[in-house]
Amino acid sequence: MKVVALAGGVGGAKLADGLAQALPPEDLTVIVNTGDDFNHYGLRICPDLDTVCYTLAGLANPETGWGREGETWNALENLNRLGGPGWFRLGDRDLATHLERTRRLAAGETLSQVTAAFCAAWGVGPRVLPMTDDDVPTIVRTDEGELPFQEYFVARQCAPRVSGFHFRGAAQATPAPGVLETLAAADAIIFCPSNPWVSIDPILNIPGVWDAMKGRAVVAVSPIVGGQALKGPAAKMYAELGTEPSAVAVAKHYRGLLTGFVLDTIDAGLVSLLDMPTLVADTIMQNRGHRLRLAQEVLEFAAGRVPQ
Ligand code: FO1
Repeated sequence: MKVVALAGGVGGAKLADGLAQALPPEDLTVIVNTGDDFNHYGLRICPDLDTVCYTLAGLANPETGWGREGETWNALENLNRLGGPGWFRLGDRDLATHLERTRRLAAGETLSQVTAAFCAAWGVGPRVLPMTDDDVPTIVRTDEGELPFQEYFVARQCAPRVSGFHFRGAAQATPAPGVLETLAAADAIIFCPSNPWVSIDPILNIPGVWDAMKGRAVVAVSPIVGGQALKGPAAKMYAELGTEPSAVAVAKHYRGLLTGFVLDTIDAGLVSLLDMPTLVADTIMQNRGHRLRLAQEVLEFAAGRVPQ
């Protein structure tokens, strides 16, 4: 069964890891949001790509979900002492990733090539693709003006009130090599429980992605459980944009794309409000075993969800 997962952030990386445990590596491709990418200290930082790759490699920090396990902060502490910006915390191990990525990009490699090389070095089995090799930064429209994503998310701790999003340059962007081909050949496409607004929507806005999913089994796993986001600002974003945050709101968000939807057991009472096949599952992934079990349930459900 050829499976493509769309992912961004910590929740997405966890289900990607479950899928990687459940499937032979050659059967899984993870397409990752790059709208969060930015330059810091002259380095190219790709948080969602790194979160997914570190998680699949077993290198991720188990407390934060992002960054490296066993991290030290010598560089950051010394940068802070020199008066450098310390709001975005780059650990010593993580810094090696950004240094080498930046060097390779400057030498002419594409982000896809760099990602493939890093995955090989880290022993990541599944194929991990950035959504595009072009720069398509997510801009958050707020009551304090337009903010680049990491300024909104980390520097401002998601405090400004959101009024919309802009994926700058998306219309002119080209999908990364393999993105459209793997989507069009997939037996199942899984939207991981990532933020619909700022993790999955950037991928869906890359030209050709939507069309490549036509005729496929497409299943989304809700990141909203009991009206709350498991992690991050998704629920706050729904509320500020005028929609009550719920799994139903997530299903409606992806209207026209899905052939099935997965929500948590806590939200079992919402099933009658959904006009598509629905799987009720325990979606809270507290350990690697939970990730595998959810992945297996989602795969079994998705296998039967090919549109007629
Ligand atoms: N998130 C934070 O809340 N604070 C940080 O200082 C921070 C640093 C960081 C460094 C590398 C990296 O790959 C991720 C990092 N993140 C940090 C997470 C990141 O901002 C978000 O997880 C994503 O962009 C949202 O999916």
